[in-house]
Amino acid sequence: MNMNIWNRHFECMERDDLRYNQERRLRETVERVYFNVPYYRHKMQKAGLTPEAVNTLDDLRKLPFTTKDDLRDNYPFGLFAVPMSEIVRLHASSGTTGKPTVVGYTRNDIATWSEVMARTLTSAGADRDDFIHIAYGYGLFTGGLGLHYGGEKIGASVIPVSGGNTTRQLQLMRDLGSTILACTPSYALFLAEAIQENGVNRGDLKLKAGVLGAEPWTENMRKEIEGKLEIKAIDIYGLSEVIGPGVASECMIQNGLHVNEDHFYPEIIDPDTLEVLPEGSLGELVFTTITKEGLPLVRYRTRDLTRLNSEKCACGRTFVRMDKCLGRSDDMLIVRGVNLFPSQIEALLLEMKEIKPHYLIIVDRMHNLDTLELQVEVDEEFFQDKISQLQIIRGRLQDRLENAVGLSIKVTLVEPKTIERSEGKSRRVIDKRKF
Ligand code: DLL
Repeated sequence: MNMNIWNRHFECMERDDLRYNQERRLRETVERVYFNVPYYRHKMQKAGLTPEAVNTLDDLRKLPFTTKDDLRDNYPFGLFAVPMSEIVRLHASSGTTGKPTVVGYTRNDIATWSEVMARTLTSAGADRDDFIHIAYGYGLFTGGLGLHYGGEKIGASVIPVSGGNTTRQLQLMRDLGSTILACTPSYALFLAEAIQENGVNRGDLKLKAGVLGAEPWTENMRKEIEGKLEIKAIDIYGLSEVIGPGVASECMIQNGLHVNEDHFYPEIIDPDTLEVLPEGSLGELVFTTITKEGLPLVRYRTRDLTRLNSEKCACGRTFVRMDKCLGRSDDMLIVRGVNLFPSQIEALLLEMKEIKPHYLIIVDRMHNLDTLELQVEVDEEFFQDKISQLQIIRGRLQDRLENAVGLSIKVTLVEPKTIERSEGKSRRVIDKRKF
């Protein structure tokens, strides 16, 4: 087993020394945002704080949180801490309101990103002799280019296939001798089935590991992928706002994801009380970026639920490990890698008078691909209409949804008052996916 470590100096640093470095970087970051981002300055002033108030990691608790809404309210560049002339790259992720979240990188940020991705790939056993098959999407999504720069940094041969066209993926994988597969876990499983269906001989493939992430997946899903593809499936985690992939990744021990905490300092909070929780508690993951220049974020609430563990890992790394993400503290669904909020669907339903916003979203998985069904009640008045009339309503709604969401959705119109009502929070989503 290749157990190399890309940056032993930082990844295996004594935790006291690490803390010293983190605190120095935190002070620099707080100063940077205070003097360069009016949003942070106002927020700190409102809380009666100046940069001098933050010296240690514990002082971080005095600072207010940052959320996706804050990014949206300052769309597109309001939270950037450098002039646009310093920004060399922009990425974006989709959101609820149609306004994407835009993130920007300086040249140094791209170097940091490449560094953490080099660590990620090395921890999955990759080195310069590997062929990295990147089937994450290239474009505004951070997956493709994130893996790409990391792969080049370790000196591997990078194959920028991007997503889709499964037959071609298989051909390239076989002919070019891909050894590392980079894609979402659901696509990895889809590819595994395609290999069988296309009669590709596993012996003709050189795959040995997968660096899989961008969506939640369970241990059962891992077993399935490892069994079918005959690879080691490594979980990699990240989010655009913090940097993209490269925030945390598993090592070959596969017992938690090492957080690159010399760049991204994690906390776990109770999402309701916002109190910082003791190590080992399950809660919402919050990050403060401590080296980023373009878009530094202070106490950014990820909404992802996990636990932290700072015991030294058998691989030698000292970085704190986070558990595989359990889910999100808000209700965002990730369907075929696309982020989807029930409120997006609800907003559209409210625009059509023939239907009522009583609905249920059913997510399932067939042949390893996510499926989406929307059951929605027809307005009493229209329910008496001819079947053909109902078909027209259904078709119109389906088109609108698919255009807005970018996913195919099966729409089922149901009789008025058939969808269960609830007194408290309504249940909008049934997720039947068994990973
Ligand atoms: O998904 C970055 C990424 C690309 C990570 C490729 C890994 C591989 P966003 O599109 O901004 O960025 O989505 C971020 O996806 O807050 C999590 O909810 C979810 N997510 C990402 N990785 C994992 C993972 C990229 N390994 C959001 N397990 C995050 C569970 C994940 N959820």
